[in-house]
Amino acid sequence: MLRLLTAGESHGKAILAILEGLPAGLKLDAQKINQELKRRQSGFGRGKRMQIENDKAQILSGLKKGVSLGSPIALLIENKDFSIEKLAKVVCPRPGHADLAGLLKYGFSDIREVLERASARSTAATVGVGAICKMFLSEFKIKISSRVLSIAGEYTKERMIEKINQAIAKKDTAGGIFEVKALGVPVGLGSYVQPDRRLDAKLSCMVMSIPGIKAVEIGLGFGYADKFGSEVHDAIHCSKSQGYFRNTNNAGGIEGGISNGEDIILRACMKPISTLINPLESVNISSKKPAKAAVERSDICVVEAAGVVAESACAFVLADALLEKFGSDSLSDIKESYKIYLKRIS
Ligand code: EPS
Repeated sequence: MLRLLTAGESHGKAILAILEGLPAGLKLDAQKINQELKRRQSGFGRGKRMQIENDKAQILSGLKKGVSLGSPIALLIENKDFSIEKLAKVVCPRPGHADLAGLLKYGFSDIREVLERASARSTAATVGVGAICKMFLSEFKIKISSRVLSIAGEYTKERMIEKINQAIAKKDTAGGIFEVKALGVPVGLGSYVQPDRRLDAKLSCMVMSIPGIKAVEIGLGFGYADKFGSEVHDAIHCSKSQGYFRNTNNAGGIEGGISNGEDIILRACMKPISTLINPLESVNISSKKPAKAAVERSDICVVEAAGVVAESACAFVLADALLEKFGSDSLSDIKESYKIYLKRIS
């Protein structure tokens, strides 16, 4: 139902997004898009680029008087650091980055041709579109949030900050785990009938597409592996006031690829950023001799920002699933169909 295309290089003129399939009749608040873009830029451990940029989205199409037309929404976020033509050639690939695999795949002789598009700068586009999807979901009282759970193996706020400070002092980087929660998701989004219609598969795919993400789990996730079935499945109850309900939510709100009406809970692991100020061993692609990996300006820790991007990724998937279930042209028709459905299942 919804399609997203992004474009733009990290130090090109701008980052762009096209969102196709947003229904007509949704009031869009440009301020809210910019607030989300600001959230993505923040977090302890971000690098100098975030002091240069002040990401703001221009909405170029798909709106009239602030209300969606059902036609594609085009967003543009200008790069203040527009320097792509002046930047030096990069010849020592960074272990962990797309540098070497991208260079070989596309037949380049300058790693910059790879890293400009592989950069996480493009996640600004995802967040711009995610903000719009969140506005759509809030019409159905669906709310999405995220929080950092751990940094470099530490789980309390103080120790997480200490780890990032250690990484700064050691000229190193740090990864971690964040959690995304979606509240108010109705039962029945996604389906078991085809692999690519499963909601958990779609959420994982979109979150895994964020640069630096190496693992995604839903609900108890890897924790299921250590337990018996009787210990982990969420017993079903029913009462007049609540309807069907569970006292536990190990499934993370999804059973059989379908939302089950409980909160959707997803966690993801972000690896430490692969640009190291104290670089690892690599090879100079011109001489083929051992050399230290290239050093690009980068961040120390972006787990908090990645959580914000993952909120957007999940908002996109949930908005798409909601449109699939309740129609996709006009917001008022979708709301009507949603009301009828809620009445039927109540
Ligand atoms: C990013 C912009 C980039 C990096 C970072 C994310 O800007 P620059 O390369 O000019 O410093 O700070 O990108 C990466 C971590 C990466 O590996 O490419 C942003 O806008 O989020």
